[in-house]
Amino acid sequence: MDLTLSEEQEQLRDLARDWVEREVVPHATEWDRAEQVDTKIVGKLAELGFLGLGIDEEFGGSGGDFLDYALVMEELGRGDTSVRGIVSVTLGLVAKTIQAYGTVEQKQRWLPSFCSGETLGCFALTEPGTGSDAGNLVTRAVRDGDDWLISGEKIFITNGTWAGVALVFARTGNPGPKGVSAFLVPTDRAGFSRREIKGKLGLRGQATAELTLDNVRVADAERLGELGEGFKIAMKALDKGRIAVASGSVGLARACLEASVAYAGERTQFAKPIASYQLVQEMIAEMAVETDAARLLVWRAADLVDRGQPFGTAASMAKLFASEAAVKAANQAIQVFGGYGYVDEFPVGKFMRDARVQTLYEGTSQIQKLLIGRALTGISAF
Ligand code: COS
Repeated sequence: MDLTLSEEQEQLRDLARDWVEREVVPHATEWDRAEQVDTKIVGKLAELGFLGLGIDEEFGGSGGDFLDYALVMEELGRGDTSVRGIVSVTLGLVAKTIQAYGTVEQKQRWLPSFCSGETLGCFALTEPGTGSDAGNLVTRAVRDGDDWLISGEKIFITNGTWAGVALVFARTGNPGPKGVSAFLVPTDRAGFSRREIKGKLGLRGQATAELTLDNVRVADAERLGELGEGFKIAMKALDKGRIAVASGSVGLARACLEASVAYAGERTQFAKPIASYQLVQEMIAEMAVETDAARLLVWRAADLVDRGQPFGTAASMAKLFASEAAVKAANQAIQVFGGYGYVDEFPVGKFMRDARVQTLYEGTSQIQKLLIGRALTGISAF
């Protein structure tokens, strides 16, 4: 694994970094307060090619490898987790899954539209009764001639009310993971309704939603992958998705570090900048080491993806470490800011609230530990 970025990778990272600094950071507090990102940002993300990273050019994509994608996720995560989520769900979980499993017709129908920002996607796996135990989901798809009728409820769905298509996992067979299939369901179909979940601790700019499907009719041609293959499709998408969450967490931890260094240099107590106190430097040093360590875990996982090697355990390690590091860094940043860290005039309180979800979605820290434990011991503790 080469730890030096190529010139093209540095350019891509710098493009993302400059854009985030100009177009995301200045609005992040306002979006957080309004509980709504300005969705015009989607068009800009598309113009920059960020919604087509890793998608074949024939389908409107901008090419690039997984590390390129991870570099952009870090920069978006540094700016705003809700914006990062728009890309990592539409592109990382939905578009790339269609690229991997879709028919030519499915790719032609959806991929150019995702890459141009015309359509967003959402990943409808979690249900009110099945979060970590995704293999036991109860949403049902029942055969009706050449079609399927899907009924059920999905919850905590990122991009839920913005998405034009939902990748819905539904039960088509026996109980357990092997009875699940995947469907591409346009969200304007009769029987499809959604409600945005307000009052979230963080991630407030995101349209996180509850979806209800009441006998939604989908054609068999809208089924993604083989019958009964849905759970594996979901798990494979999440293996890569976890690297994106990890990378976004690195960006968030970096934001905490940068804000803390700047503030500690300006804020004076006992006639000296607080940066001159050892206990403040200790917090800054810990944030810096853990941010860098998290990034190295992300890059290792991305590099394994790019070399076609098994990467699931490395992805879980990166996700576990980076998301927990972001929470810790945000907590320390609040400590550095003192009382000012507790009001939203300064950004670190939002960093804490946004960091908290990283240890929950796309597999909790406990699930990542159990996956790592299972890989090492060969024994499933689920
Ligand atoms: N890639 C490919 N196949 C996979 C896989 C992966 N990463 N993980 C599991 N599978 C396959 C297994 O190989 C097994 O198939 P075979 O019997 O043919 O080998 C099948 O899927 C069932 O797997 P498993 O027995 O591991 O399922 P469990 O129900 O025991 O556990 C966990 C699955 C807990 C790992 C899974 O439900 C999980 O990741 N939960 C967290 C869900 C999550 O991240 N939710 C967030 C949603 S997005 S916000």
